[in-house]
Order: sequence, then structure tokens, then C-alpha cells
Amino acid sequence: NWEPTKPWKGKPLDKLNKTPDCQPKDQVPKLEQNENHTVCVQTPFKWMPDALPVPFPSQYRDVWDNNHVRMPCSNQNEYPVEAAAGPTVERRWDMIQKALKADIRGPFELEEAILSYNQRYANKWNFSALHHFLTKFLTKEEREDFFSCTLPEMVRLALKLRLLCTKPIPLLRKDKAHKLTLSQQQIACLLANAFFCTFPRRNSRSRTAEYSSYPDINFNSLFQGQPNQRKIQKLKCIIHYFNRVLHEMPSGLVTFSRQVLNHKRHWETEMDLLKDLHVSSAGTIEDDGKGMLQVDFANKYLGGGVLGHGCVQEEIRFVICPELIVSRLFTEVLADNESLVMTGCEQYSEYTGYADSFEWARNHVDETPRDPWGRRCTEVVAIDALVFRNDYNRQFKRQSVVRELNKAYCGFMSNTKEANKPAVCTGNWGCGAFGGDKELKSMIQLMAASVAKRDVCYFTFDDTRLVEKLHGIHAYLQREEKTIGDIMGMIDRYNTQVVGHSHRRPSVGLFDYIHEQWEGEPLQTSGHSDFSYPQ
Ligand code: AR6
Repeated sequence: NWEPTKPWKGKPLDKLNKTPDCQPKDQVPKLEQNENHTVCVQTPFKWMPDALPVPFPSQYRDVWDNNHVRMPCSNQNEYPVEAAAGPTVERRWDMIQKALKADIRGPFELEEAILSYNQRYANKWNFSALHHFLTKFLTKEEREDFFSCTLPEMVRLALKLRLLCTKPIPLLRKDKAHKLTLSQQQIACLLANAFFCTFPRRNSRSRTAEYSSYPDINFNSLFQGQPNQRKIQKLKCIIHYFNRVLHEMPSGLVTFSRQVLNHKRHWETEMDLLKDLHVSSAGTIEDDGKGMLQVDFANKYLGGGVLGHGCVQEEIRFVICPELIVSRLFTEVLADNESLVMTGCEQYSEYTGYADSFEWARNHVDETPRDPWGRRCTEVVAIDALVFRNDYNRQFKRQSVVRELNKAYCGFMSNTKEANKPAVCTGNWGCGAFGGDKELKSMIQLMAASVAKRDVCYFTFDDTRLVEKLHGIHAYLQREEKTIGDIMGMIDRYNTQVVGHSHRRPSVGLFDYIHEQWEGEPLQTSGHSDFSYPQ
């Protein structure tokens, strides 16, 4: 059955569980507000393609406290101003409305408007990247179109905040599992506010600031600094998103769910066997992982450098699916035992390249089916790996391995029946910017997914050797019925016998070591696939 040109091995992609097909049609859970789930639209909810969800409650409820997002439109959002009679405070939403309703005809007026209600940052922020984007990157027609159509519409959308986001938005805080469901329209409105940098208390970089344990949400950091390709292309994606939603507002919902793993697992005694694996050197998580649980190689501050300089897997995902960016508004830094699952985001852009070569390519029409709540059947799970850039060998220590197993498991766990769980779609998690070891990290993800009772679809991102190796060791461990506990024991032995206290990278890879320990010889990888699935 072996075909030399085939980029993949293992279980065929079409045999892996995917939503909506793997989910029961008859028992659809009701969308309802409860103590674990904040729903910001009217329920009972029935998704209809042409009707926008109705915000709930019907009137804006003004809550200004530690447990909710401090809204720009709150009556309690005040700002110090210098008046003729001396210093005073003004309602900031009035200042924002006044500034944004003015005639903004060019980049300088836009900058001035944003700074008028962010006076404290007038000498700290600069808008070089935004200026460059608007004046050098866009063509004359595009620029005119932006200032005459897109921007006024973005302003209108942002200023509808009190009409659209009527329910106080809870902060998804550390140690508390909670779900939040917003409409795509509410998200667009919040993102328009983020673009205009209206969110209060979110600008300070001080360690003691109220929101120091949250990612940035105001877009000023995207606008500032040297105008380089990364920022320009990211701005292109963002403006494209606004053009799309302003032209036709999407009508679905998106749910953000903070998951907390409360009970530590005992990995060394885990009796589960490895679930199935599809491993391929071709394909990406977002393009080829349709209907699976797609891993976001996250930063513990969600979205990482999306509003800054970063431009790798997470940041790219966030700019082609900008609804993910709103998670930064309310998701506190992830702890070791936490993850965030985001269900229903839409893809608006396609791209080429990666990092410095990243470029917006074209519009993307997302045809992913919707679930009964009107959410696109796209589930993205943010899990942040540990950073091993400066200390490669530390990752093999028991403590690090257990941390990464728990983190991955916390992302993959779900209390739906095994048959209804979509496969995990992942790749070299933690092995790019964070400097992890691909063999160790792929094995950790396989182990965590297996205990969470899910198959794995693994994209090696062109690494053909890893396809061979991972498939080889997986086939061997499955055939020999090695348990997760057995594998955990082997990783431990590898750490003591091969890695030891040395600072040099280990000379024998983990997979060869495991195979050699049990079979007396390293893994034979070139050649045939060991087992075949019915096609
Ligand atoms: N599909 C499959 N694999 C991919 C894709 C894709 N779309 N994109 C990249 N890879 P990295 P990390 C592979 O560096 O090490 C961000 O700033 C490719 O082999 O994004 O966990 C976050 O905010 C790449 O080298 O993840 C964090 O701060 C590898 O996945 C930090 O990076 C790892 O991608 C996380 O770094």
C-alpha cells in the first residue's frame, strides 16, 4: 500500500472524526444563560442566515467593576481634562463620540482623534506603521475609499456599543471555568472599539496596573513603530475584515470557553493506549483541519504578538480570523492548567508566506457549516507551551513533561462521548518561537489526546523526516500496546540516561531511544507503512 509520493501516513484524513458529522443531530444542547455561561444574545436562539442575533438584555446595563470588562461607554468611565477653569473630569464616552464623529479625512486626523481621549499617551504612542500603511501601501483609490467609506462605517459600528453590547461582559479569570457567547456583530463592534483604542485602563504597561495580567486590546501597538512588512500585512488583514463585516454583517455566534484542569492526572500510571494518528508533511491546521479541534500554538497572553511584531502560527491565525482577537479583551493570562476553546470564528483572509514573508493573499469565503447556535464548526484551542529557547534540555525533565501533558490535556478534554469528539488537529506546538523538541512535543500531544480519547491529525509543516519517525514510533507503540504510563516511564528514562545533566543537546532522539530500549535497535523508518487502513 505504500506510495512513495504520498505526503502522509497513518489513518486517512477522511476517517478522522470531524464536526458537524461526528456530533449527534438529535440531542442539541440548548443555548442558555447559566452561572457557567454568559450569553449576550436573546434566547431561545434560532440561527437564521439573514437575521442578526438580538442583543440581550434590550437595554444597556452599566456595570463598572473588577469582574467585568470596563466598557468605554460606561457612565463611570471618566477622563481628566484641562479646562479653562482648571483640571476637571469629563465623561470619556462623550469625548470618544465627539472625536470620532468629526470629519476624519486623513491619517493625521485619525491619530489626533484617537489621542484626544488618550491624552496621557500623546507623547508615548506613535502611529508610524498606520501612516505608512495608509499613505504608502494603499493606492490612492484605496485610501480614498478607506476614509470616505470604511472609516465612517467603522466609527458607526464602534459607537453602537451601548446598543449592541448590552450585557456586562465577564472577565474570564484565572482558576474559573466559564463560557462566554457573543454574536459576530457584537465582536465586530468590540473590535472596532479596539481599533479606535477606546478601552479604558488597558494602556498602562505598569506591572501593578489593573489589567497587567491581561493581553493588550487597544490597537495602538499595531499602529506604532517602524513600518515593516509584518505590520503592514496584518493591518491589511484587519481592514479587510472590517470591510467584509461592514459590507455584510455575519449573523452567527462565537463561544469562548476557559477550561481549567482541576484534578492532576497521574501520567505514569495511565493505562490508555495511543489513539490513531494521521501525519502529513503537507497541509496546515487552518486549511486542512476542518471540523477538528485545531490547536493554536498560543502565548499565555492570548494572541501573543498579534498587535505587535509577532507573525507566526498564532498571530497569523488571529489576523486571518480576527474574531479571535476579541478573546484578548476578557481572557486573563492562562495558568499552567488552563486553556481557552474558541468555537465559531470565521476566516476572512487567505495568506502566503510566514513571519517576514507573510502576506495577505486574498479574500476568503468561509463555507464551514454552522452548528445549531449559528457558530461555524471551527473549534480553536489555545494552549501555551513552555519556552525552551535558552534551555533545551530542561524540557525532558519530569516536571516540564508533566506540565506540557497537563496543558495539552486541558485543551483536549471534553465531556462529550468518545464517538462524538472531533480529532485534534495540531503540529509542531511549542517547537518554533518557543524552541521545543518536535519528537517530545508530538509524543506529549499524542499522549494527551489519547487520554482525552481523540485521534490526532498532525501537520509537520514540510518536515518529511518527522512524518516517517512519528508514524514509525506511533505504529510500533500501538502494535505493542504500550500504555501512556509505559511511554511516560520511557521519557523519564530518556531524561536520566541520555539527557542527564549535560547542556549539550541529546545525541540520540527520543523515538530511537524508546524503540531501542524495547526492541534493541533504533527505529527503522524508511520503507513501508506498517499497517494500512481500509481505503
Ligand atoms: N499549521 C501547521 N503547522 C504550523 C503552522 C500552521 N498554520 N504554522 C506554523 N506551524 P510557532 P510556538 C509549525 O513558532 O513555538 C507566537 O508568538 C511550524 O513548524 O508559532 O509554540 C505565540 O503567540 C512552526 O515552526 O509556535 C507564542 O508567543 C511551529 O509550527 C509563540 O509564538 C511552531 O509555531 C509560540 O511559539
